[in-house]
Amino acid sequence: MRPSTTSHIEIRKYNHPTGGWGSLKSLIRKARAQGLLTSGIWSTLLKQNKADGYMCVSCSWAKPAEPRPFEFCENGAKATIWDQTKRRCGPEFFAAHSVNELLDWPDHDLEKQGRLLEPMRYNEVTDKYEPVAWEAAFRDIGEELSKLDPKSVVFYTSGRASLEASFMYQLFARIYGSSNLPDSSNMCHESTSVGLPESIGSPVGTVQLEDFSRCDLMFFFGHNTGVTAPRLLHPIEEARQRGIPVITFNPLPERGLKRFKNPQNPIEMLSPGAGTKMSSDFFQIRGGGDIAAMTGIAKAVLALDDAARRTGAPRVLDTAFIEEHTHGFDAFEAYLRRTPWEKIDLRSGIARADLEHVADVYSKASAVIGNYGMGLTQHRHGTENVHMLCNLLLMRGNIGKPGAGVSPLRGHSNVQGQRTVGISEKPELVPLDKFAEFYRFEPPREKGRDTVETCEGVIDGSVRAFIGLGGNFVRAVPETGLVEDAWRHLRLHVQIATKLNRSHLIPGAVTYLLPCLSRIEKDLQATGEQHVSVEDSTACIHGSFGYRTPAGPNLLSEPRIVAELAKATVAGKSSIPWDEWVADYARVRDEIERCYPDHFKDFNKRFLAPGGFHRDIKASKRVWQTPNKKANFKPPTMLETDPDIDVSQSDVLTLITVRSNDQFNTTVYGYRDRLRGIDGTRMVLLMNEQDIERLGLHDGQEIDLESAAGDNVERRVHGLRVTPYSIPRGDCAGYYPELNPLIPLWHRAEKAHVPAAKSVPVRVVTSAPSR
Ligand SMILES: Nc1nc2c(c(=O)[nH]1)N[C@H]1C(S)=C(S)[C@@H](COP(=O)(O)OP(=O)(O)OC[C@H]3O[C@@H](n4cnc5c(=O)[nH]c(N)nc54)[C@H](O)[C@@H]3O)O[C@H]1N2
Ligand SMILES: Nc1nc2c(c(=O)[nH]1)N[C@H]1C(S)=C(S)[C@@H](COP(=O)(O)OP(=O)(O)OC[C@H]3O[C@@H](n4cnc5c(=O)[nH]c(N)nc54)[C@H](O)[C@@H]3O)O[C@H]1N2
Ligand SMILES: [Mo]
Repeated sequence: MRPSTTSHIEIRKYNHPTGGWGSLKSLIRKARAQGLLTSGIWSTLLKQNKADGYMCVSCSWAKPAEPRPFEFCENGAKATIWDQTKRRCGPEFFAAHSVNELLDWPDHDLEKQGRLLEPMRYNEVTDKYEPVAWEAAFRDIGEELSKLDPKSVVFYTSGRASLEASFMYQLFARIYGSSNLPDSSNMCHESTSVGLPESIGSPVGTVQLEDFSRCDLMFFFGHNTGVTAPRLLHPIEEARQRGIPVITFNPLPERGLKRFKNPQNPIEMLSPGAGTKMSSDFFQIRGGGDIAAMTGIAKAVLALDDAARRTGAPRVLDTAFIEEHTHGFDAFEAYLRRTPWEKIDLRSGIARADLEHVADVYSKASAVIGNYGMGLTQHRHGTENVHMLCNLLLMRGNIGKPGAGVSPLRGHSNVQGQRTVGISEKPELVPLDKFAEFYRFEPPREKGRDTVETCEGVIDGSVRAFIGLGGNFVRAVPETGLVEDAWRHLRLHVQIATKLNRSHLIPGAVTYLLPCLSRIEKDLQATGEQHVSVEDSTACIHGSFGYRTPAGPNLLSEPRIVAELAKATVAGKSSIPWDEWVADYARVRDEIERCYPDHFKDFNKRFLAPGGFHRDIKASKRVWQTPNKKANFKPPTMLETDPDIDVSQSDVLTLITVRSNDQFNTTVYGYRDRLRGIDGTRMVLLMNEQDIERLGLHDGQEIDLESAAGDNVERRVHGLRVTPYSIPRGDCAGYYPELNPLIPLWHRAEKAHVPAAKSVPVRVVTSAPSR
């Protein structure tokens, strides 16, 4: 595969705010490149995240009931522009290029071909995709599936598909006999979905949008807000203007949490100032050092409480809350008291005085929100990170009261919702009895495969078929080398997609590419135009109404494709009237309500209201759905930054894989990571200057990176450029997915199995000639 670089490379410091003119310029450039400058794209964007419009296909951040005139951000607009491109990737393209040739193209060039137009079948003899009629594709896939053992078939979902499509998809898989329903969430917030229920009895966060205007302190752990959920910059800006402290922990000095210039505020845009200072305190923590940092803060809070007790001042701990609502405080307190400061300082890389300062600010705040992202979840101790943040919040009763709560910032626009409506490999999370009773079939009861287990099954041959409802599975997962090689032994490989990506180029014996409508497009079915729905990060459900003309006449909607696959595979095996559901998605919503009455009461009546409706999250009312009916303090088992990394070997570095401002996951919009000042290449290794010197390297040198996991598996990425950057010593950073070949499959969060993509053991190799 050719490296992700261009001929012009420029790397320099970027000190401008996020937002501002840079953001607008970037959008205009993107619209021009996709042939959209005069195509009504700007009026389309006015519909984004509005009650009468469509919900953005980028991130899952909350959508307000009273939207701004432009309720979109730079990255949401880029996602729309990329999705609604004028470019088309039809049969002529596939006739002109063999799959083997395309395998050499960078991710950006593949998706850049534009929207897929026709169902295609891979022909092994010509090594090309060839057009096929929809009916023939469905019939063949159905026949292939009926010859396979359902336990060997995987039904993957990337977090974009609607609640309606997802609900139907998981029913199809279960009627067929498979609970192998991994989701992109398995690579993302699964540490949350496992960790939060143990702490507070809820798999999702407890805050709503209103809480952001009521809080008096916000924490940000491991989230790159300015890039991955930029609309959240507005509530932060408002909080800062109210004088509220925002305390951030991140190994990289991410611009969005440093400074922001609101593109929707003409006065701010025209004034020469540098925008709003977003974090009152920004700590460049060591990668994986969050448990240590939070331990330090909690230890210092305890010391403040000790002092209060001595002097008779009001207690710093919320003792009434701890007494009435929690379990396990004593063990947690003992853990804090016995953990020495030296270890805390060493592991977090933050000085004791700084952590004491944070504790001081924290102890004065009465309503605190703990926001976090992949910097906490994608670690070996990802679930313990989540526990630890809950511990910190619970100490002062900061869960289940206005203005406070735990706030996992989810990724894909409906990733949280998919889990809500049954996309899960864990049977205990799904109302199987209801499915059995309502739709008259016997669902499998055993646990299915998650993402990592799917990869293991592909490698050992026990997985025989893969159906992907969106996504770019092979590119997004770890251990790229082994997974790609083994993938070719699959019997059946089906991808439902909008655009061409690398996963589509790794065929099995029988391979189909099925093009679908995007959520931004009108979806016309027998009873008229259809709505779909999605759930945002704050457990709020919104309707979404397609606005643009479909990219091509032969595209089918995701619900229709799922229904046709089901009819071709499991006809007569349930009472589901697939055609009637497709004719009118309101029927599907009625069924979601029937299966999940607590969360979806009056679904069809409520989901189009401005601002949507909230699911009933019990923990936000201090009802704890844990086995002991309490919120649980859970002391961590380790302070180590990563137990798989041998820090005693001085040449081993901890690699953090990150997203650029010019990508959405494996979708690479371009090579301009404006906010980090990196232009023209993604093949960089951001390193601390002292490490560069210590390892005898120099700025701009071309190096290889290899795995230092100590398991004798060769993993290597060629041609990275040494780039001095502000990052703690011992850590280095580079882009996902280019660096995924370096992540061992077994290097993953305990229990949750999220690949530990934020702490990968690596070593620099200098055999490549330096420039
Ligand atoms: N524009 C854009 N938006 C997106 C996406 C995208 O790719 N592009 N992806 C979507 C998806 S699916 C997701 S899951 C979210 C992801 O959004 P984020 O959660 O923001 O994910 P990342 O950008 O991978 O990493 C987050 C931050 O964690 C920091 N970090 C790394 N290691 C550590 C650590 O050990 N401790 C701490 N405290 N910080 C650490 C990194 O420096 C980085 O700034 O965004 C969603 N939105
Ligand atoms: N090293 C490393 N690896 C990571 C991560 C990391 O931070 N570091 N992050 C992980 C995370 S958080 C996630 S969520 C995963 C992402 O993994 P995935 O969700 O599998 O990947 P995406 O890149 O979001 O998928 C992009 C593809 O989705 C298809 N698509 C786009 N829109 C639609 C649509 O409307 N319908 C359908 N059917 N298809 C559509 C297009 O064909 C596009 O090429 O990657 C994970 N991998
Ligand atoms: Mo994600």
